[in-house]
Amino acid sequence: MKVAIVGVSGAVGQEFLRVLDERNFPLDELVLFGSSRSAGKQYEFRGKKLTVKELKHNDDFKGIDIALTSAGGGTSKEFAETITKHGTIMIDNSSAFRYDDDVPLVVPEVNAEDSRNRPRNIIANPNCSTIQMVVSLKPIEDLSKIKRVRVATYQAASGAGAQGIAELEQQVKDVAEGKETTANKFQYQLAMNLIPHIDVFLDNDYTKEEMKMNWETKKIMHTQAEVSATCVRIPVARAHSEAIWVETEQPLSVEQVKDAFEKTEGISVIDNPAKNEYPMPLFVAGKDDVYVGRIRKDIADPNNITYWCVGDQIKKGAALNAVQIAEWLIKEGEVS
Ligand code: 2RA
Repeated sequence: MKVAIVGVSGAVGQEFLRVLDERNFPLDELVLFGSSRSAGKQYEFRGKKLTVKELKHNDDFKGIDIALTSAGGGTSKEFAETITKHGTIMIDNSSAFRYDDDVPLVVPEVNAEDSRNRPRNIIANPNCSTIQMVVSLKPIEDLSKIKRVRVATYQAASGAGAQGIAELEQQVKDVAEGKETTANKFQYQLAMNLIPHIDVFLDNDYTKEEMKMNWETKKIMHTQAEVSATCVRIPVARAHSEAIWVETEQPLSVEQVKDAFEKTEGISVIDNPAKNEYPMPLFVAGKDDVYVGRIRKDIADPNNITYWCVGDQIKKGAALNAVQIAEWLIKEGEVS
């Protein structure tokens, strides 16, 4: 198996290296690609130093089975043909192809089978806030069709990449030292604040991040259920949290939902209010699973279930999900 990482110097690119190693991903060769700025840098993988090649329009992808790409939408669009033209399967973490009809959008726990139909040899990785939510919605949908979902997100600074974490860390330091803060990556100072604005505002007054949760959930879950989201950036380094309200066709009990969560691979339940136990970003950062807790009846409508969901957005929300897609393709003989 020959795998490439495109955009290896970014936060997700670096996570690809860790995840491939952690999961003993079967690899004969790993090739690293990056921009002209990253070319020549070296990263260690399984005891060997690998040098980053500059991504160029040439035949460098010949013989590569799978390319894990996370270099931004513009680069993905520009290089998709170069990457896939010799049969390489491109698993793309950007938003470039997510809504194209001929590109499957995949979360393996939910719709792995969609990966089979990839006429352009591209599979898109969904947005991080969608991935963790749909992992938790799937066992509920299996109990009763979901009619609609409301969600409020609490998204970590690292959702905006390595620069997002660096900006938050600098601001925390500046605030502690009584200095003026500067904001470049975020619209305002994030330290000691929160910002109800991720990505651009659209005509319907939702942000694009919020509409991604709506559009992507429909495509991944093959549903028409509407998702109404409010996405908020919070001063946490890593792991996104979500408060989720789900309306189902058949009323479900808390016990049924909890039991379904507990039986689902990829979900961990931490739900013990008597002992103040619930998922939090502090403990979920770096973990593979999507964590759920605070599972209860919605007091505003007892037919609804509401719960709290936390996931590491660089891991399950990006690198791990892409690697799991690759693992599924190998297991199913889609790539050999
Ligand atoms: C964010 N969801 O948290 C985005 C990253 N893809 O900014």
